[in-house]
Amino acid sequence: MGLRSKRGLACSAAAPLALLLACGVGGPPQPRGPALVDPHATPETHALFVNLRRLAGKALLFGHQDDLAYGVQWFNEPGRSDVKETAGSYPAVYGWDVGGLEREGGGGGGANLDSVAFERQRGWIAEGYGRGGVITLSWHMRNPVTGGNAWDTAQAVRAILPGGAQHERYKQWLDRFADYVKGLRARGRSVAGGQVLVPLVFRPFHETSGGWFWWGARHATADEYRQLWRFTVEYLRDRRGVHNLLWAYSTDVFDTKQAYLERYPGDAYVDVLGFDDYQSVRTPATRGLFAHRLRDVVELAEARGKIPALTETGVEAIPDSMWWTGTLLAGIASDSVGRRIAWVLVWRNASFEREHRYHFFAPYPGHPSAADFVHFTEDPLVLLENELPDLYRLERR
Ligand code: BMA
Repeated sequence: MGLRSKRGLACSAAAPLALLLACGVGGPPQPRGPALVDPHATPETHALFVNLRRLAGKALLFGHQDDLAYGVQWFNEPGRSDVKETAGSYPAVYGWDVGGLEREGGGGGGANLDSVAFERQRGWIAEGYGRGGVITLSWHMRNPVTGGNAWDTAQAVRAILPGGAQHERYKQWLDRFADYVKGLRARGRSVAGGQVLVPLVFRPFHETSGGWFWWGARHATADEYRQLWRFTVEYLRDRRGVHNLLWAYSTDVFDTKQAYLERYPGDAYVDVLGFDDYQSVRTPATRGLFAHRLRDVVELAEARGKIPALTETGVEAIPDSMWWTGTLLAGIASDSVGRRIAWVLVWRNASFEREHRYHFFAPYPGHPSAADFVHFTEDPLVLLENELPDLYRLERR
């Protein structure tokens, strides 16, 4: 799958990826080690940060939400993956959501908002990490004031900040999250024998420029949002000793760098700069806008020594059979700066069979876009899991 085309001379842009991690050629100037949000991050978490920065521009990792848990017309069948069954490999990035973990007992016998049992999710996270994949977590957190879901936009951010009426409840939710992520362990890839904490790209309070979540633009001021973000980092890192997180900030679509940064919590609190785009990525007609957004995020991230990513995207049911190469890849590759995003993740493949409704963003065997998806994954820039270098070990440079 494109491997041959990726082979080449040492330290040329065509060098094998493992070598490129050591060479630092072919991409933007690599800023010298800006610190992670967490100076005590585990060695694997630190390695993931450095390696994703080095790879950006040389490789684009492909990701899929809930890939191992279910797909179109199947649910909870070990080993299955619509991406693998279509293109021959599991995705390079696995997205999972912890919405529901905040409920009492959520992390125990409970399931997330999309019926993924946390006990199973824990196993799938270990499995994906064990094969070398990248794990990212979002959190469709319930409204802590009303108890409604994430889309219940009753004002809540101020209430959970220190001094707010629901602050203790919020800390309890963070405690549940801390217990869960500190329990995500797997056999180390580089360390013989022992178990290590699985590094996680944590992307809370996402699409903050939009108005549909209670933490979104119209429901909390930029300052409240930043305070919430910083409190969350400091509580988990400094008080709960969680050291396996990279912190990902993400907006929805945006038009200017200034708009992107409006709610940005600050360089000391963010490792990954991302955005979710379900709009300008839909058709080639808006390619210029899509490429411009990618370029802005890459420039903002590179200037800060951070990782740029397209943290969510896709077109439901993929009605255009050439969308993968004709729109998504063409848009990414059209700009020499924008193409330096580290990964792209498409949303989940759900089936609501009773309603005869399918809500999917990756293809499955037999889907009209399957052949084009295979072409997309064969592009020298695009990596699935079977082509990943070891992201959890630092190459000496
Ligand atoms: C949305 C939809 C919902 C889902 C939510 C959280 O985009 O996919 O069905 O519950 O994400 O995963």
